[in-house]
Amino acid sequence: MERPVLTVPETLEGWAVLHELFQIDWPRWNKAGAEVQSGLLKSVENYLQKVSTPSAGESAIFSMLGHKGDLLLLHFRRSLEECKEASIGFQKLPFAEYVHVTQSYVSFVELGMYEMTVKLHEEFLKMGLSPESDEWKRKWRTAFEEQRDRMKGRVFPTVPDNRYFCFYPMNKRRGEQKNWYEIPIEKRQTMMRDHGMIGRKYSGQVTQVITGSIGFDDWEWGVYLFSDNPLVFKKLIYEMRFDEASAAYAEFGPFYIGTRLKPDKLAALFEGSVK
Ligand code: FEC
Repeated sequence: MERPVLTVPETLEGWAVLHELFQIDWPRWNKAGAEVQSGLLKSVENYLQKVSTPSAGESAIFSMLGHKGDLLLLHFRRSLEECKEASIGFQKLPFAEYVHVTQSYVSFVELGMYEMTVKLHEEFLKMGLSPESDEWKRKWRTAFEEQRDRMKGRVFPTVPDNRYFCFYPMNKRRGEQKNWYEIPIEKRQTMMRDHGMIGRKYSGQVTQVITGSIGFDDWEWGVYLFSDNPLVFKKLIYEMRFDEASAAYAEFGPFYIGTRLKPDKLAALFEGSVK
């Protein structure tokens, strides 16, 4: 019998994720006057307090640096519909008249399961099962459902409470010479293991939330990083660039960097202080 070829690693999904980047219309804002501004900010603060309920998903706001945008609103929710609801909730605030969306990103929190996919495939083949059989499918489903349950905290995380935030989208290369999707799964598994080893060296210094966006947005993954030291982003990403999975196969989109804003600190941003 021909040995069945395994290509696609299983993935575990969690929160639906939407972020929107806003540019503030500063001339308009500056003309609004202190009393109007204070009322507008209060309504945003109330909205943010209302949407920050971790058990049903959570929203967080960041003050962004650079020309790409001033504010980034991040929503973790149970479904795309709930992400949309959270977004509309913000757009309906009178404050929305003073900002416009410059970018957005849609994805789902994703855990790539290279190790377990390859291991189970081998195990089931050794048991004499065929991937087409009902027994294979049932055992496969059960194993990953159990794993999803064990990984609940990883696929349904709260928004990490760190001061600094970094986001960028990325692809795995599909070029003529180098094509991630043509490499045998065992080789990709090894590269992802090496990638994870580098990541683990930064344990305690950075929290990463990888989201999958194939079919949802223009890139394949969204990388969200959270840390109390912005230089950790630079060092981690730099070190990973030398690793084969990145050196030969990663393509990066634009990078976004910001600081977490607690709802009651929103006014400080408009006063020119984010401490
Ligand atoms: O094929 C795929 O499944 C690719 C999805 C994927 C991308 C990706 C990119 C980055 N990561 C970064 C940081 C870390 C840190 C840790 C870590 C570990 C993993 C594991 C998988 C994984 N990452 Fe990844 N990363 C992707 C997938 N990554 C799978 C191993 C299992 C796990 O721990 O989830 C260590 C986490 C820990 O153990 O504490 C940190 C950064 C990038 C973007 C830069 C780059 O060069 O790729 C930073 C896409």
